[in-house]
Amino acid sequence: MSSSEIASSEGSTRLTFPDGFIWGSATSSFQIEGAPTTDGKSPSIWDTYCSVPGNIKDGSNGDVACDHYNRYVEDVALMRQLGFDAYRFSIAWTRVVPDGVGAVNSAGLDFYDRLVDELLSAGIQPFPTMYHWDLPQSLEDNGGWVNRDTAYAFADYTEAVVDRLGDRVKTFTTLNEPFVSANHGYVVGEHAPGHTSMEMGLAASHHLLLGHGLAGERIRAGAPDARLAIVINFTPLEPATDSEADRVETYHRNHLENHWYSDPVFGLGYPEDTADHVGWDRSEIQDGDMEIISAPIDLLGVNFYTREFASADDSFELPEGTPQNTMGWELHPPSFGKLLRWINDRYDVPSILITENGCPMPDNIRDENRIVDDDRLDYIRSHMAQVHGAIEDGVPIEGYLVWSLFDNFEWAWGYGPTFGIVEVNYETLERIPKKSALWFSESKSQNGFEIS
Ligand code: IFM
Repeated sequence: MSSSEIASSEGSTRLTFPDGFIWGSATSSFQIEGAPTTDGKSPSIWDTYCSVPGNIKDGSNGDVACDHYNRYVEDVALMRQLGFDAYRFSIAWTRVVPDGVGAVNSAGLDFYDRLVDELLSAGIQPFPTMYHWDLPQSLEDNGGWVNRDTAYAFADYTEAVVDRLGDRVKTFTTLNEPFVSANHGYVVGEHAPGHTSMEMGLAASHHLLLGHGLAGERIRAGAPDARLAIVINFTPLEPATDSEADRVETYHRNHLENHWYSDPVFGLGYPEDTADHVGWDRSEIQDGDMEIISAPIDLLGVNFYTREFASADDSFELPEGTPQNTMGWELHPPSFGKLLRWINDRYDVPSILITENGCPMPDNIRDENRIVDDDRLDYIRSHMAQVHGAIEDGVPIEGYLVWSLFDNFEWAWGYGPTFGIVEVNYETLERIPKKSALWFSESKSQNGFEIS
């Protein structure tokens, strides 16, 4: 037992995090802001995607969401009350550069300017992400991320944000989960813009990474003292059976899902055999691209939710009784600790921030006006324990941001799954912290918690 683990008399152990460990929460623009046309905002691909019947499970959209655009002062006050150190949010490109390229909309930037000031005056570090999937529709009309020009447009938009916020923001993140942007949006079609082409997905993946690199150059130039980050989601994969076919499938899915973005960012290039396996001709890669993509970053944002099993015939189903969340994702905390050690062993990572981790649960146990979400609380506690263990083993993890601050618009699932540690009543828009939020707040104040 180390000095940061203390056994208590009741048989539980107290885990204490390193001094300065960051405790906070995360959201994204489209999922919470609402106000789709306010102050000159233009439609994003998600506004368009939601307007097509059948795309979103409950037929909903982001028009109101949590109405955060109009309630950000109240929301920051709540985070302050909960004692959070940090808040990760994303900036809507469609507010800042409504046409995707060209004129900067000052009124759109003003919102983020006010938000950053509000956070700083509450003692909360702002962690803005430049792109969390809400591409301007006008750019999609010209090919979206399949078109190389989008990467350059992304860099110009980033520069406008850095010019305005770079005097106060200390960490800028370029992309959120480029795998999901490229795969769900261009290959599988279950996210905006809804294409179903592997060829488009591969082109999009390269242009997203190029966009990261080009935007990174603007961040370095415009805010030399700020840190540069990218957020990547990792889903550890295991073969469904020991068969050769399942092991080959696992190998390639693992390389497409878990190496495809982080390997190039850390200078290892695309996984060549998997690129061949999926038939990528690499025609999008131009001279100098891989150097731009692999310019050093200061921080890797890691998003983790679950592990998956790969089977060659796609027949795998979780055995009955496997603990899972309301979206059917397995609850398996040890995969998180294993992943964090793997990342640290494989890459030369300067620092890691857990930028998303959380789970949707039914939230149906109520005690008067309290929401007793013990299952979510257990998820967060057991996953933070894995983070603690990884830190003990030398993985440089600086903090943990729970996904999400609020129940919000869960993309193609609409408002069904509730990831929030704070409930949002979609009729009244009232915010009610759940038991998990109160536990997280209390744990933050002690920089640790008990675990049995
Ligand atoms: O809600 C999403 C978020 O936008 C990106 N990461 C995964 C979350 C849960 O699906």
